[in-house]
Amino acid sequence: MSRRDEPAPVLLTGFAPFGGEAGNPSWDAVRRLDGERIGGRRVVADCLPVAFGASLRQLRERLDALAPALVLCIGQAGGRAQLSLERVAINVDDARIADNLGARPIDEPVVAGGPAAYFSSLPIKAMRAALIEAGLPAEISQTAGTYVCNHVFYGLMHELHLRGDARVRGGFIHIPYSPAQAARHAGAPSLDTDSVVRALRAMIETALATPLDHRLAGGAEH
Ligand code: PCA
Repeated sequence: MSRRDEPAPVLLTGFAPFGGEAGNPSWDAVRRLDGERIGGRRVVADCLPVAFGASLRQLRERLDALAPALVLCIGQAGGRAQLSLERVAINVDDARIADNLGARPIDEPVVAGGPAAYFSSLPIKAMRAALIEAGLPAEISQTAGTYVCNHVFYGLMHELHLRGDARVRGGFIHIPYSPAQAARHAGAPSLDTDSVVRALRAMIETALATPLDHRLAGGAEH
């Protein structure tokens, strides 16, 4: 089959290392799925820089070049114990630490004049259920923070909104430290790369197969 007859691919992104870490478990897992076929679609993996602005420019280029049907952006959330399906991206950059290019925006919008927030368009409840069913720890998260991951998540949802094709879905998933990272952060929880790769496959399959999300509780009291 020629490239032209191919169904639109799945774009899967991870991040470069940041904050003094030797690796980033998001890219370690994402890179392993590059070229794999899931739900009849080719997966294209890409590594984004941990930098405000540059990360989004690269993501926009990939969206233009690939015209993917589904976009899952993955990032490390050190200290979290579960795969975190992010519900909402907010229009704020507020960096506690400088990014990899030395930028440290404080209370700046991701997109000037953009709406306060966007919701993920992934079926996050169905995806969480699929992960639990597969024996993988997963939660719905009500905040993706205010650093580069939220920046990319907001920018992705804004871009998909501007492109105006509601069939193209996207969202963000945070993952725990790898065991090697957790070994250097006493007491921090971790998830091994094989489990993250299995989780990514299950999430992509579920997202492609679930046009309407399931109505399952996933809220929090605080
Ligand atoms: N995690 C950071 C940025 C890159 C990454 O993997 C975050 O949660 O914002």
